[in-house]
Amino acid sequence: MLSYTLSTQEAIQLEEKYNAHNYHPLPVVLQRGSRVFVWDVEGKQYFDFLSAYSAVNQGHCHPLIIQTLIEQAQKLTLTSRAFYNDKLGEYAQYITQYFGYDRVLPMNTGVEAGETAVKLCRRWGYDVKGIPENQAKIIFVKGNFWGRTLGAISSSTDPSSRKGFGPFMPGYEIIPYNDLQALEQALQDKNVAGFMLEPIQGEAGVIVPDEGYLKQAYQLCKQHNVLFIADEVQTGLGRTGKRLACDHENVKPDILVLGKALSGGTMPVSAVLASDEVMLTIKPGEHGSTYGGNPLACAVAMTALEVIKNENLAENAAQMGEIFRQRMKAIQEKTNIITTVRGKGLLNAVVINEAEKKDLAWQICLRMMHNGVLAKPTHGNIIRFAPPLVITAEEMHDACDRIEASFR
Ligand code: IF1
Repeated sequence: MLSYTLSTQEAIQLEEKYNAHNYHPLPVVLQRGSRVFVWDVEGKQYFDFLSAYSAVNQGHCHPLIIQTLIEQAQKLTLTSRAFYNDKLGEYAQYITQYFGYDRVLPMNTGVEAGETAVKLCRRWGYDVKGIPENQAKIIFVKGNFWGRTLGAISSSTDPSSRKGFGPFMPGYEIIPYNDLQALEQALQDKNVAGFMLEPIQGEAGVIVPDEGYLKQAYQLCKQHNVLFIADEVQTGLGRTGKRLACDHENVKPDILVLGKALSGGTMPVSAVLASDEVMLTIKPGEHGSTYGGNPLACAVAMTALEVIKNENLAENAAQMGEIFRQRMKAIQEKTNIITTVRGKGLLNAVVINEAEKKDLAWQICLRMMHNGVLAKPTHGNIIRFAPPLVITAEEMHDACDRIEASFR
């Protein structure tokens, strides 16, 4: 550990020299975070409008979550599932009752939870639906993003996720998002076991489907005895103004995938929730992970979920999101560089018109950084704005003033 604080340039140079170049970060070096703010090594304060890709919905270093982390870390952090621990049962009861499911399978990263959902869906397809061995199909949608494993990128339609990593997983069907006819067509195949999608597509640029799409897609799946799998890793846990994005249409997924803010941004905690019929198709020794269900993760996740409920974060996200979209639409009327403002709750995106200037979105993000707001483009010209759900109206207006100044 270095005994002195690195400067921005020194920290960037070290990472450039010794770390893989698998990201292109904004040139800011963060050192501290609290609620909606982060500070760089030079002590400059920023609004965090990315929230670590929606992993810090509860705000940076939420005191109650950190307190749980510290207390549990001084008692017991990991036993593996070779033995029981005193937190997993309590957590499993808590989270299954919180979301209304029979059972949970605890994992770590979002993509591991996605892989678990795919394995559960296939297993249910064989053992319950009676699909012939190794013939199970799972339907995904264009523009999906659920992680970086080979199983995940096999369903991707984004060349930057797939190029140079083949060959890919068989048994995947890709259809357009927000297209019920395409889904009905794909469901004619009797070997389809599941349909997996994000209720709002995050990485694709906060793509919100038509009102009723989730409900009708769910009903089509039920008609064809196919599992409806919701990837709420990014949209869940209050982010879109409801407990889950599926709650906007009162859809209860057959398999629910959670991650990111499930730990309040402290450590990787993910979860798959399902009924007994689905979950109990996997028998002892057939799936797992070293850290899955560790006592530290269980303790932290219970507090993280408690905070979302007790601080009414979903409701706040709904109200603050209205302010944000109104402020962005007011900017849109004054300039011609914003083509679209879209989103739900505090998962929003502003589409930049790059006709005049190719990297305008990136330039705007650099300008916003200068003005004390951190956000990053996704897919070139779409800037995603996702502050922690604890943001107040006063803070939202302050941040929007800075964003407006940057656009000007
Ligand atoms: C990166 C953004 C991307 C996700 C959804 C599962 C996962 C993610 C809906 C996997 C992860 C992260 C990964 C990170 C960038 C970020 C992201 F949309 F959130 F911005 F890429 F789409 N389902 N999203 O969004 O969870 O395994 O990462 O814990 O890979 O660049 P993970």
